[in-house]
Amino acid sequence: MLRYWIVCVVLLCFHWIADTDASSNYPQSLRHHGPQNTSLSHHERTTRGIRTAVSNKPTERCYGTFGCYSVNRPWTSSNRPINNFPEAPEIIQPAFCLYTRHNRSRCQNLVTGDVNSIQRSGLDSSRRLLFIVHGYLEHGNKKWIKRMVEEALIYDNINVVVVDWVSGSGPPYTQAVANIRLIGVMLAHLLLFLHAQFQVPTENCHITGHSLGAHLAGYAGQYLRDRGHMLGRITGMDPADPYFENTEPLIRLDPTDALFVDVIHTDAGPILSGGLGMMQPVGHIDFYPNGGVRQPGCGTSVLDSIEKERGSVLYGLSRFIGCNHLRSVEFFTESFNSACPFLAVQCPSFEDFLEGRCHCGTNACHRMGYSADHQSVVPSTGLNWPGHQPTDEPIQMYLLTRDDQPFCLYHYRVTIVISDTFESVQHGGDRGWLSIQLHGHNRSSPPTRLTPENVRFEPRRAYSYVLGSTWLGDIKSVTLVWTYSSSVFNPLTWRILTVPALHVNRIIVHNLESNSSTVICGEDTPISSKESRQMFPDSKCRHQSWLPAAGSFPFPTEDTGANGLRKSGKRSRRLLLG
Ligand SMILES: [Ca+2]
Repeated sequence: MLRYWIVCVVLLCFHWIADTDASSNYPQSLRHHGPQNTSLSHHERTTRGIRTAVSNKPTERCYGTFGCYSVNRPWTSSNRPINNFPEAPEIIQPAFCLYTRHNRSRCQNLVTGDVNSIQRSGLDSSRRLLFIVHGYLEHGNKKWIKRMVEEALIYDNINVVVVDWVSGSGPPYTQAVANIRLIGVMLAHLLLFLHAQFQVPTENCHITGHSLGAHLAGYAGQYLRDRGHMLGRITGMDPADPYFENTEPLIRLDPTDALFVDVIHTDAGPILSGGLGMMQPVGHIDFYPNGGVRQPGCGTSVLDSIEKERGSVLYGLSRFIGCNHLRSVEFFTESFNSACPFLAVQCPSFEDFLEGRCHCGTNACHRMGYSADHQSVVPSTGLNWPGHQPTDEPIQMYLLTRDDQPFCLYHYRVTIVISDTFESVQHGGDRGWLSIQLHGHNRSSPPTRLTPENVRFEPRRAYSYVLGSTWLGDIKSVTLVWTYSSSVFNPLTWRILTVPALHVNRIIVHNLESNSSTVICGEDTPISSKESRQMFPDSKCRHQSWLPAAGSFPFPTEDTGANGLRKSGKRSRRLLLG
């Protein structure tokens, strides 16, 4: 709730923040704030060479060639109680500014209908176009946009166009929500112009939008589709939740808006809980890094955020509020040139993913970020683009990240098999928690507690956990520490006549990125509480009849009762090895 109230306060002063870091290398003509042209006739306006006839009805407003905009249902509903018309095109005046490898510092304005502006700009019509669209209270000269442009041009020789709609992105929120309908159409007009005059296929165009910018991209794609063209790709970076969650596909980003729609959710949840982004899947593939709701490194105290902004209260508050929401942008930006693949796994839920129930052997694995349109990095059921068709069932994918740059992590699924020997079965289960350290060819992970809460480990069962880590190389050994835990209030956890112990048959470490497994032998001998036991790979671990052949993968999770966490109703948390 604290975060909600801070959101309200900061939204009032954020516009000032947004304007203050506009740097001088941006064309002055684009610094167009507010309704300077309100003296224009309501019947005819002229903008950038395009004459827009305006006609007004109580529930509809028309802007000539850009069409009519209704506020009737479904635009007004219980999810959207207040509705505005888009402001006039000459008030909003979005700018489309091109960066290329030959021109990385000062962008060139692309004007719809002006052939000379395109010819002068340096646009290479044979190369792909990436459009970057900001969200509410922002502008096209934000630092994150500049960084994204730089990384994109390092990665590939493409055309990068920044869509600046600063004059329409200010408060109130409902006006910005209305404005993106028109700006999406104006962007589509530019694409149709480039297609008609410069033979730029709309399938070669990729729009990536943050927050409201994601839905703006959806409107552009829908406008093209309605006219027989298909946008190649939309990447929604944490699409805005208020006024869009649980609305019709016409109103929000959806898979029909482009040939391929991928979405990164990082601040999912209703505004009352502090979330600014959507939880609802709205693409062909929806990525939920770290579960999509809270990101590691965010959600620290307001004072910490202010301190990180060198004492600036306003910037500290904006960092506190926007941290989760902007993390989607940071992930996408890092993905351009990261050697780490941002591998994500399709799974019914984040909890299932953390418990190792989903893996690339049976589930689709896919890269998150710019390379999401390439084939999967593992020989699995990855999707191809272009050519991927919209499906009715959304594909939800999960992955773990670090709390700071570089964010990308590798995933290790650790499966601990408790022995079925006579000694182990006779001893029975014990409660406690596990800590593990993986020793790889490149480096060792720090010791990490596997079980956030104590768990009862039963003989003849397997327990899986997914860990995020920097790349360790081939696994050479594992150090396991098991700590017994009992409750004075629960006699079932007491061990009076025997010493607490854990009998480990083997530990299977499976790297999701390389799809390779290492079997570590536990030798079935008892591990006493707080004993540190180092174990090594051995292909001749004693076989247990209920297990598949040693080293085979995917490893069976048997049924839900085979996992002590599931049976006890407790969930594992995200675990990072650092
Ligand atoms: Ca749509």
